[in-house]
Amino acid sequence: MQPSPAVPAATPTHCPYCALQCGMGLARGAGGVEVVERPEFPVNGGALCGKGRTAPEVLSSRVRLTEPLVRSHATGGLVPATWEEALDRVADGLVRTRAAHGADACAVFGGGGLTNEKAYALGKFARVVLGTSQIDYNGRFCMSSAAAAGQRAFGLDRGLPFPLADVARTGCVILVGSNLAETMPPALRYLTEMKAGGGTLIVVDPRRTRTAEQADLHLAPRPGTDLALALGLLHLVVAEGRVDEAYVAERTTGFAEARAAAMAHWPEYVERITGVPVPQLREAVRRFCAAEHAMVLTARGPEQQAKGTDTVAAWINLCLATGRPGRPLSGYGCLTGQGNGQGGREHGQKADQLPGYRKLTDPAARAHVAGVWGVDPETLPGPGRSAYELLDALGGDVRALLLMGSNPVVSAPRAAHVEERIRSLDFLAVADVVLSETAALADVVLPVTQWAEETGTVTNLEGRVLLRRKAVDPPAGVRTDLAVLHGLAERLGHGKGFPTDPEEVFEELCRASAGGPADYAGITYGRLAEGVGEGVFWPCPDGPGRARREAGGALREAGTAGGAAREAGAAEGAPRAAGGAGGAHPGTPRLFLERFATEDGRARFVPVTHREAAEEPDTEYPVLLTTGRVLAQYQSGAQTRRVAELNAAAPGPFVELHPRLAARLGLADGDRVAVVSRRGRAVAPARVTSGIRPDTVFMPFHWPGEGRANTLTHPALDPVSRMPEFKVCAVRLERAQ
Ligand SMILES: Nc1nc2c(c(=O)[nH]1)N[C@H]1C(S)=C(S)[C@@H](COP(=O)(O)OP(=O)(O)OC[C@H]3O[C@@H](n4cnc5c(=O)[nH]c(N)nc54)[C@H](O)[C@@H]3O)O[C@H]1N2
Ligand SMILES: Nc1nc2c(c(=O)[nH]1)N[C@H]1C(S)=C(S)[C@@H](COP(=O)(O)OP(=O)(O)OC[C@H]3O[C@@H](n4cnc5c(=O)[nH]c(N)nc54)[C@H](O)[C@@H]3O)O[C@H]1N2
Ligand code: SF4
Ligand SMILES: [Mo]
Repeated sequence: MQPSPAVPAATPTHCPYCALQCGMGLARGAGGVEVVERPEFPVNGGALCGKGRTAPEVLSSRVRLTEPLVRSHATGGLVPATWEEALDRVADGLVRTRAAHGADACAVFGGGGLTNEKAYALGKFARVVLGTSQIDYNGRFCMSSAAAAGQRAFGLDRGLPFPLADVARTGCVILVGSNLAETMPPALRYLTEMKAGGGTLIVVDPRRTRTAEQADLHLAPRPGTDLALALGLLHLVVAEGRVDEAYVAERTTGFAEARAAAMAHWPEYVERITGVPVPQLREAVRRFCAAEHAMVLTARGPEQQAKGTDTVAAWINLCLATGRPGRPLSGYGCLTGQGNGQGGREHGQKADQLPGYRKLTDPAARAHVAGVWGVDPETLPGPGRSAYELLDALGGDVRALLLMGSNPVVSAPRAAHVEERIRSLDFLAVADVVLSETAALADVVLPVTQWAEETGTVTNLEGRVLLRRKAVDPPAGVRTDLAVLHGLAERLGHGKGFPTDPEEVFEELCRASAGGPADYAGITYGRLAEGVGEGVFWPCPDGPGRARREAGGALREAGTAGGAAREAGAAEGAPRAAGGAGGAHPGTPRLFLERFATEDGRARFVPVTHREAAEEPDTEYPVLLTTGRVLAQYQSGAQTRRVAELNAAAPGPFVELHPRLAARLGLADGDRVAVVSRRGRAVAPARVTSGIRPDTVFMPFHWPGEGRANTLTHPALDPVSRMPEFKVCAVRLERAQ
């Protein structure tokens, strides 16, 4: 399917998948729903990857759920039911559980793919309707370590504190554990442009990925050693006298301790831990420091470790010591992953959080949000368990689960155990678009609408709030997630407070977020629809936006005040409302230019030191396993495994291993190989390549069944972010039949 620019009257909207949230148009053509390029949308400039291009195929009734399913008491199988019956069953399951075991026996699990409106409504549903503290979501598995480190260092977590376009204009990028060329292909152009302008790309990845192939310098550390690597680089920065002393003095605190910690990490010691030769460490430091502007961008490689938070802190320390954050075209950023990975972590589906990125333990935040919700702050539960801890508790003190927007049977660490926990629940309800591996275990499956069939907002990896518009009608028989929550709330005695109109939910979300770190108060649907729909960067505090909202206009208002205000506004990171007549707050593309979001306005160094992985190789399990993604599949594969073109490109799991390791085991390319860890055994064909370290094997995690990578992964958690150790565990390899 080629994008066909000729089709008229396409509705501008956004891709359902990753955090780039590429702009695309959808039109009804002869062959069904067709994708049209939107070159005017800034982030992707019209370019789409194969997943985005083929996304309309998942709209087809052939591959998706179109009626509710309930578990038959007679046969034990899933059978069709009416919506009334299905929602009654869910309400009944939740009420019974609560009556028998208390409010915290009911849990909610959400997803970073859900729109802001859904994430907000889900968090409110858990706290207000169920009164449970037990809610978390799959974003915990995604960027939570970077978020925690960003909070600690800068007082605020917005994945990228600058627009992606700044990457094209910087002088050096250290890209740590990101395979952007496969995970966000249209973003590769920013790195290509940077290089074309004379900039240097340094990639840190144990594998020579398609991204690493673009690098001027590729460092290939042993998985799980990024913390030591970053410390080694900081050691060299100090030893070579490359610290930006004036910046450190003026804009940071805590350098002395962080420096002392780094000085214990000699280059030769770091080489021994990481396997990266000292000359390469020196070269990286030389290039990074020589550039007037430079950035470190991290993704899941360094973050999905049981020391992910400290690892990111070490990379941030490197940036701070060299005077990068809060300076133009420079700084630290995290490449958030899921479609609404940024917004999904701001509005209250996280265990410890209230909307607007507020803390559930902060009395003022509780009072504010309770006021918006019309409840007594005392009734709001406290923080609950993190995602893996919650999944691990299923069937124990947590007896019923409502799951929306995740497929943990495939994507959770130690997945066989998690699957067994899910099966041991008294009651499971899943709202999904397709019958995912997790939905297949449910007592009730609720078929919901998806991206192109409903309007909502998403916040991309830059902190850019976007309007993802409805472009096509859903098939009969499905309802929106908001309607599901409305129907359940009604049955549980909350007839009000859960509107089904996304704009109405957004209005409330804006009020709830007002004054919080992620402040959306000045944003309206009308504003997001203006111009080419390039969106508004948060924070965007209240201004005339609110007045316009209250005057009753919305999408209708497109093309009025905001555009002019943006032109007039101090767009370069303006921290405050533009002021003056009619000037709505322009939003904040660039953060920290004047001060960091900490109390004293300074960024904080955190002293960190290297530590081993939760599970290091030994004689029984001598090889390191790391996991990740391939271009043509998305996450648990629930959606992309239903698209023929994508399956043809990436038909199944594989085990990537070095020729030397293969030779030692007598394995040839294509041979079936069993990968065995202390958690279980997975089997997939060998893919022999010299582009991986000889001590490491790699498996993508997109598939269920015998090739499920997460059967093997270790659930050790980061002490701060509660991120599992997806990126490193010990395994042995065997030839399989
Ligand atoms: N095609 C595709 N695109 C996606 C997704 C998808 O499933 N498929 N998912 C989206 C989501 S939610 C996310 S979070 C992003 C993830 O985007 P990425 O972070 O780019 O994806 P990964 O493949 O998980 O990991 C990136 C790289 O980390 C490397 N790595 C493994 N272990 C280590 C280590 O210890 N240190 C270092 N430095 N690197 C290591 C891997 O070899 C891999 O190349 O992608 C988004 N885009
Ligand atoms: N080994 C290993 N495991 C990993 C990772 C890794 O790198 N290695 N990465 C982790 C990361 S970064 C992530 S983000 C997770 C992701 O893993 P999952 O949480 O499983 O993510 P998805 O596969 O995107 O699951 C989303 C589900 O929600 C459904 N869905 C889509 N849109 C909607 C909607 O609007 N409403 C509802 N109700 N449902 C919807 C989809 O059909 C799908 O079934 O995996 C983690 N697991
Ligand atoms: S890069 Fe991400 S947002 Fe863009 S088309 Fe591909 S999956 Fe969609
Ligand atoms: Mo993710």
